Formats: sequence, structure tokens, C-alpha cells
Amino acid sequence: MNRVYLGLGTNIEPRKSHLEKALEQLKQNEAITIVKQSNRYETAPVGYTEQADFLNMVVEIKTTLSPELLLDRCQTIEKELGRERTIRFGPRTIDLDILLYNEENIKTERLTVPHPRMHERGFVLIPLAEIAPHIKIGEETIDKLLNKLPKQERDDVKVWQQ
Ligand code: PH2
Ligand code: MG
Ligand code: MG
Repeated sequence: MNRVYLGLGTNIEPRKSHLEKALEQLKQNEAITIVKQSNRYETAPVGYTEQADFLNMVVEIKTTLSPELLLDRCQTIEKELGRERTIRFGPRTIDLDILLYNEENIKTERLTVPHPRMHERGFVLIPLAEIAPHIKIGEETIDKLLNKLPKQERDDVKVWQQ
């Protein structure tokens, strides 16, 4: 059984419903069990900033799927929820990213794990630290990575309760 952390993000309304539908679809797959899920966080957009705020969360799953098959599954869910790929880093109904897959380092044409930008993203590190505070990403503990994050970026990530 493989332990995987997935990052979810959406900034097109209805955001809450997009998260719920994505979780529902993950649960419906018999090869996937959701073990833990973080709070939802409202987060300022990173990268391409001329877009609406996101809801982000992280879930821990157990799965028998290989990384490639899990990626296929995630991309199918993105498609079913109406994701259109236009602007890189731009608005999306749902984004499902494989953050960590066991402790494996994976680099194929389609997939890089650990997710290459997770180390510097408050919208990933903060929800991940909530459900997996003792985890290491490569050599670094998540606490250390969080401490390196500029205060502004930590302040841009707030628990969302609605
Ligand atoms: N995803 C991106 C680019 N920027 N910003 C926030 N706040 N949340 C995201 O999920 C996000 C982003 C590309 O995947
Ligand atoms: Mg992403
Ligand atoms: Mg993605």
C-alpha cells in the first residue's frame, strides 16, 4: 500500500463544490482510501496573481495505484470537473497534484515527485503541516520549510470555514 499526499486547488466558483466533487470521485475509486484531510484554506494566488483567490487543501490517501495510474486518475477527475487548460498557473475549476508518493523521487515526462514547487508554497505547506507535521520533504522537515517562508506568504493562507 502506498501513502500519498495530494494537493487540491480551485479558484472558480462554486469552489467548495469543486473540492467536494473531487473528494467524492477519489473516494469512489476502490484503489484509493482517503486517510486524512486538512481544513480548507483560502489563499492568495501565487505565480499568476491577476486571478481570484483559491481554496486549497491537502489529503492523505492510501492507494494501490502506481504513480502514473494515480496521475491518470487525477487528470480524469480534473477533466470531469470541467478543467480547461489555458493560462499556465491560471484559473481552474480543480487542480489535483501529487505532492508526495511514499518517500519516492520520481521524474518522468509527465510527473515529478516531490512536487517541484511545493517547498516554497504556503498554500501547500500549511495544509500539509496540519495533517502531517512530522513529515520530511527530501532532507528538510516541514517545520523548517515553513519557517523559511516569508511572513507575507504565510499570512496569505487562512483557514476557510463556510
Ligand atoms: N496553483 C497554481 C498557481 N497558483 N495559487 C494558489 N493560491 N493556490 C493554488 O493552488 C495555485 C496557485 C498552479 O497549480
Ligand atoms: Mg498545481
Ligand atoms: Mg496540477
